Amino acid sequence: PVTTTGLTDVDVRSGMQVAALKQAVTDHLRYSIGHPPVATTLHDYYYALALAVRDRMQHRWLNTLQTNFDLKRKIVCYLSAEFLMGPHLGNNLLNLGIEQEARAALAELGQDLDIVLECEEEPGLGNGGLGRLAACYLDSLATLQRPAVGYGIRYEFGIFDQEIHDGWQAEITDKWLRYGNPWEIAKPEVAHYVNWGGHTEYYRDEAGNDRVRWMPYRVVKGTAYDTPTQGYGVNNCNTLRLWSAEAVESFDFQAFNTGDYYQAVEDKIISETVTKVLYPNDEPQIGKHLRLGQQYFFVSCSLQNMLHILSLSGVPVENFAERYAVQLNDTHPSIGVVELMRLLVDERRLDWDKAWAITVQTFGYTNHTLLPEALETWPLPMFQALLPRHLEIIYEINRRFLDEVRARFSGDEARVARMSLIGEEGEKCVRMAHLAAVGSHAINGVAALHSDLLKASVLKDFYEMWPERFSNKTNGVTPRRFLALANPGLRALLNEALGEQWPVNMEQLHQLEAKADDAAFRRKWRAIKEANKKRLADYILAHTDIELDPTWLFDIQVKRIHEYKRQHLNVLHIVTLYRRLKENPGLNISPRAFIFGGKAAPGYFMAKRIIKLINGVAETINADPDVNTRMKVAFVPNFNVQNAQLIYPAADLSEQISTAGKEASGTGNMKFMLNGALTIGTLDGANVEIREEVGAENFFLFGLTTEEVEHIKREGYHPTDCIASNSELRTVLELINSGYFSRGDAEVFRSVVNNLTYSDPFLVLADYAAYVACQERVSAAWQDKENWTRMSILNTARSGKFSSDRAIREYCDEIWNVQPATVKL
Ligand code: 26V
Repeated sequence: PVTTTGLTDVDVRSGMQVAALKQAVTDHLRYSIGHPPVATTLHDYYYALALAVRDRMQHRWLNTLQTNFDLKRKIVCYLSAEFLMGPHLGNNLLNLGIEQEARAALAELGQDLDIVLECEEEPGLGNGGLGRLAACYLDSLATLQRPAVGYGIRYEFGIFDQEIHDGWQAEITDKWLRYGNPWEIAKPEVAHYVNWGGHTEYYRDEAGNDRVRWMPYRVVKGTAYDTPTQGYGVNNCNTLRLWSAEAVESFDFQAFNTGDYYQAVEDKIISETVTKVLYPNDEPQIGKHLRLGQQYFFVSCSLQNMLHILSLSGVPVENFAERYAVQLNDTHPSIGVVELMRLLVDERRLDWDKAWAITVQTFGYTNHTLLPEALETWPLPMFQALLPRHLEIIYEINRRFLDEVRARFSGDEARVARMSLIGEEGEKCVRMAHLAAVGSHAINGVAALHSDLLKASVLKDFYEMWPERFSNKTNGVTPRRFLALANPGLRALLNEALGEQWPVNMEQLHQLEAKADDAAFRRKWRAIKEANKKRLADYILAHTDIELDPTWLFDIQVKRIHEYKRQHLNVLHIVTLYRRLKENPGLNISPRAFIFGGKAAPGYFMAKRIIKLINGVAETINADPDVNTRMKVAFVPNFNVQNAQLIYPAADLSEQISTAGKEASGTGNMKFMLNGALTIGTLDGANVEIREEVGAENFFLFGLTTEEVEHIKREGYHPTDCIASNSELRTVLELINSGYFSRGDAEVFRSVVNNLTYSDPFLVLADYAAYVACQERVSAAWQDKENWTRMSILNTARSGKFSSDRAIREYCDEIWNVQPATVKL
């Protein structure tokens, strides 16, 4: 069939040219959205273009699934409770290579692509680094043509929206599905049933074997929603499969409800609660029933799905580990170890040893934090009530495992107690990190330092038992979203200087090193940075009423608010500078804009005070004519993937100032580096490797090392000593305490100042003097524009290691054993 434009239907669904895209948008406006022209909104254009783009991906997606099936390829299954994908439209246009065509098609329809892009409500299905890492890895897996599925949870409400009211954080429910989601395809026919609670029964099967039956109290149905994830410059398009919980009606176990309509409605509500909301959980371990429920729900659906697809492919269950590499993104999905055992032993009737060999061969475990308060454990009574059969299986895994420990380290009962899957000090609990470690053939940390510390601390005993299981996989970020898409100015310059392959071969950026000495190139570099700063300044003005000068040094710290990340150390430096300027008005400082962004967990008292402190300091400084021509402070509300794409490209200085040993890796540090920011940082997480790559002379290093931090803590740390020996620090703390930054209210910040003065668990005061001195070196360096630009270019030039492509190649080669599969159209 041919339309009036001379385009065939095939073209309208799959054509990559302007005319086809234009017709596709027009068709979707009419047939998918259905508003008359008079009622067509900007959002309708967004939605129509999104559907048109999805059509183009659909084609590639189906071919990818068919190719992987035909080639019988091993598939990566990335299990993650969080996928922080960010807006899809811009990224999909980029990866498909049709940005210009889409822009032109919209222009012919009287619309501006940039404005249409802003209509997208981003799916904030993650808290921070861990969820965003999962999203970067999906981008790299597709780009590197590796068969992969991301399995997770379709939260109805993602991470809360942050508003700032009178300097305080307010949390607003994230209604991201309000106006529909053009990117997902509901698969009501792809559904699995998940049991809860009840009890177990023992019986003898036909063959005379003793078996266990789980008699659940409730059954919930999980339905798949698929989002295609398009690789860059290739046809491969993988799947993000998110599970949504629904009630099961008239299920056998709920038969007693027959006739009780109101009870049935209540059951429906309870079932659907499971995937309602993402826990904003960067806060000390929450012992919430529902959270364990979410974890089990998505992991059970995912493993059942893998088994189902395996049998559809006619592959015997014994070959599970040859066809699937399942990665545990932190301990959140580690119940999968037990669930796979249950599915194999109870349901598929494999014998224990066979099932266990498959399980260990299947799973890999990535650890993302060493902070003791963040390590997941579940109280035994709660675990037992929700997952009675799993607790029995854990006991059996543990019995066999501890026998092995005793065989290896005979007489060492202290070691046995330390390694047990069950913690017995205080309230008995299941230790999820131990479960993940025992059930995985590969265990990795996320930066070199972190992986070393993992082997020396949290998983030391496990390292001694199985050293061959441990490795490092330094994190990476996708240069497509965080450079090509976020920084179009720099992208154009890189294309001009290096050709167009760098987004998939970041080592080519090394060729920029020669350009660092070319004055004309440096001028272009600076012009791009300044345009990016102008773009961010406009955004900040629109959202905060604070006006920033794009010629100033942009000093930026954006990340979740945590004491260990030490946003308050940054504030102490700002107040120090402020006081110096007040005391000495003629002081020659480099004018700076201090920019912050980040969410605090709703229940994290100290983090919320830190936000208030930043805003209080900002209010006072920005209004003080004695200083506000040389320094200003801004807090960007609601830091998310969308505004991150404006923020990273605008940075001159990246603040990576966590207490050494506490930040597992960091990935924001990499996004800044890619975009030519210089780092001021401690020897923590991936900062260590960033400094190694860029060279010590191009990195502002300060602060205690991990060993020094541990030494000081062992000897007994007294922050009051730091105050006694540093009068400037004392004055700064007193000023904050006096109410100077809180309109005279001397109460609000007392808890922050007292915490620093009498406890200071993250050694803020111990690093204060070194930090301030290092910031003076930054200021001096900024004065030499040409050399700063040189260093900026070298940062980008040497950032290749931090591409998620490098990280994913390492996972594929060293842990998953998954090969590329070329997809043809
Ligand atoms: C952190 C904390 C810190 C304070 C108290 C409780 C608590 C609970 C959870 C967490 C987050 C743990 C998992 C996580 O998100 N880790 C992050 O993973 C990133 C990707 O590997 C990595 O770059 C970050 O350094 C790491 O914090």
